[in-house]
Amino acid sequence: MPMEITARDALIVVDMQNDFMPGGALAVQAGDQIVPLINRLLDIFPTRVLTRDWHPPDHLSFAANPLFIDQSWPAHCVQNTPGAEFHPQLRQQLADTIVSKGTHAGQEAYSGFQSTELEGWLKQRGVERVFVAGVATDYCVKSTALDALTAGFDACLIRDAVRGVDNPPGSEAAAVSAMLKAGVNSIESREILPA
Ligand code: VGL
Ligand code: ZN
Repeated sequence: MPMEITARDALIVVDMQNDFMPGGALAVQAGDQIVPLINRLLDIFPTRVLTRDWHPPDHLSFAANPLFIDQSWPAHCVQNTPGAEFHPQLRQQLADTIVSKGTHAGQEAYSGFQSTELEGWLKQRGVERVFVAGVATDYCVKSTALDALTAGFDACLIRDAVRGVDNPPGSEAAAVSAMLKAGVNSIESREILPA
């Protein structure tokens, strides 16, 4: 069903950073393929947020021999390194704000709402519904969408504009199910139309 975007809608683009793209330190398969979809969406929404994983070099999730399934990871998205920069084709200049998360060495933060100003920032602007795109479906996208619900927003997953780590295999599908079950809506990007 086509859906018109209104003044009370915001787009949250999750972690479209080089380290999560093919060839990056914590690559998400085909993560770069959603850049054009997201660029179109950045043109449509009145309010646009980019989140970024923004870790100190000694972040607790980093491991020399990461297992992934226990949520230990190769070092990634270290503050002020090329891997932490947004994908070069992402139209980041269209963002109204950039939200950094995971900035404390001793704390993991998958959600853009965790220990950030995002909830208040959105509410101040009258946002009632958020649309979520980006990576990774099974970690930061999922946590961000679920936290949006907890914060009292309606939340919509843009199904073709997300990609997952899918490690362990099946975790991406499980994440989508968990989001839907919690009350997140699902939509395809082509259904999203300017007001
Ligand atoms: C993410 C694993 C570790 C994500 C961030 O952006 O989904 N995943 N840090
Ligand atoms: Zn991280």
